Amino acid sequence: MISTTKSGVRIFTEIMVQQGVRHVVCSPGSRNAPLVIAFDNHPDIKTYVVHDERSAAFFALGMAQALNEPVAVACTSGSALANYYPAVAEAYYQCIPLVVLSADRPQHLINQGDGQTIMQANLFGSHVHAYYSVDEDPKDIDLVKSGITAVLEQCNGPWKGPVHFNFPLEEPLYLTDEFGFEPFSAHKNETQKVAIDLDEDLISKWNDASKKMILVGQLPVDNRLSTILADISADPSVAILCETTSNIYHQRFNQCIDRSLTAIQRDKQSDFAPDLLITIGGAVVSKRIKQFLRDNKPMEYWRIGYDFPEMDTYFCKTKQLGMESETFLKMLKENSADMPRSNFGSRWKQIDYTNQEKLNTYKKTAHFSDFIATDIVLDSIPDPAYVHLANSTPIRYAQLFDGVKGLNYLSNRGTSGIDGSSSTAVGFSMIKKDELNVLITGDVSFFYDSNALWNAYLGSNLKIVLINNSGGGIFRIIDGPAQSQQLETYFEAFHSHSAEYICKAFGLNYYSAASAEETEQRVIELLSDHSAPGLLEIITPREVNALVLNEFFNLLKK
Ligand SMILES: Cc1ncc(C[n+]2csc(CCOP(=O)(O)OP(=O)(O)O)c2C)c(N)n1
Repeated sequence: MISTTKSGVRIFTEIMVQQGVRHVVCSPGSRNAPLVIAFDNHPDIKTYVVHDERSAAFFALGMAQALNEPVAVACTSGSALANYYPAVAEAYYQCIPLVVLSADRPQHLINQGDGQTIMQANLFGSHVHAYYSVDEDPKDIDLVKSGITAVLEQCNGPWKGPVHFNFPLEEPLYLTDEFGFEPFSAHKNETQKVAIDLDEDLISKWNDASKKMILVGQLPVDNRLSTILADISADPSVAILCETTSNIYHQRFNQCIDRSLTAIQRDKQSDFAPDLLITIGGAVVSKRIKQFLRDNKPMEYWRIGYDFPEMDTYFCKTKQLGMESETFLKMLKENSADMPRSNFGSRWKQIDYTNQEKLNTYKKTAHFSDFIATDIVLDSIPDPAYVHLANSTPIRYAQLFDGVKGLNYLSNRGTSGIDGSSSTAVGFSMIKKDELNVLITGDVSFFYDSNALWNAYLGSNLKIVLINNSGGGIFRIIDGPAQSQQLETYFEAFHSHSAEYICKAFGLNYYSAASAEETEQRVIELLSDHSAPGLLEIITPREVNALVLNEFFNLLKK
């Protein structure tokens, strides 16, 4: 096989393949030529080319989500690597296995006036699970092999996340030769997951608690988990609270936390406060539930999972159980007593039913706005499909409407940045190329990450719904900026740009709408257009949006 003459790069490539990394997103440069040459020639590696490193890293993150396996990104030296930072942070907090590969100048050329040179060693600090510098021609090959293997295992272990390999490389960079690869000795370690039994103390606490709450954060679709939770929720003393991005469904689950919490009067809060709280899954979108549980701390709070063992979101954790959610919930179910202790779960569900009715009534009269546009769009997406919710109001509005089984909702809630939602959706949709992928985004997020469209991987299965409210509409909703003199200039940052010519530049079919009727019609046209990727720009009245939302919240409070 032809490959680079840099033996360190060749050894790395083989171990990477052995460890199950088969996809590498490369960004053009010269210093990373040995990496690109090794990957391009390797029969088990598929490479992709994305110029903008910030976009490339989010693109790879979306691919890793879709493939449910680690994906690598490889860039040249200097600021190229710094552009990976937002996606690395997102991967860290969302527990996504991203393998960052950077070419570097050799040590003696760092800080000596050479171009494209910054201090790359350990650039991502504690936002990566491990850092390793790979020698271009290592002397102690066994040591290097085990070092690389150990780092890759950290990327894809029980607690997944990004890792960084830096490659200081001397010129010449483009030399190749024919190499016969020896059968490789390092073997892929299967993840060691320790099955722990629930001790008697936990079981009796569970069975004795009369107000039990299971709060489910962000999860990929997992029907088995959904079924176990449904079984557990047959006990009326258990409330299961989840969000759109939890991707679990049952009529007994309370899916719209913010909607429910808005309807709970202050003096009734204690009726809805759990005495035992269990959390599973990743990030929780609702700020209200965080406040509610911090104000009404349960006696017991068990956090399930391997990730972030120090995390105590509700400031009352009594137990961290390092195990799979499914294993834990199964044991809980098997050990649950038959006698229901209260109707706590039904009480939560009752508010949900009442609110659903209020929502249906309100929708008929509400002014056209972000609220109505989001509802129409979400309602029009046929299942199955992947729905990518950009940060800011798209992810928040989506929490107010009941999710649809068959749709898989995703969002970059690791850091909640507005800088990579589109690139993530594009990377994801390239892998899931036979399925519909709909990105719902605000205008600021869209223009910010418009380089997401600057690559050769946009498919006709990618549909973007851009809700253009001429700026950061969220700042008209949240207390603080909404009342500030600086709102329009500094927070909302009003603008009047349109995406039409961006679509022309990158080959997307463009649609626009500015009323409920137009939105209903155009969204169908967008979703049924199989000829090319497409974008629907919905223009909403920026000064009305917040009023419509507040009116809805006021109705819930009545
Ligand atoms: C990288 C990054 N920069 C800044 C922010 C702060 N921020 C949060 S929402 C927002 C405005 C987003 O506007 P848009 O995408 O149009 O959505 P809308 O609020 O209108 O729904 C900003 C600037 C952020 N979350 N991430």
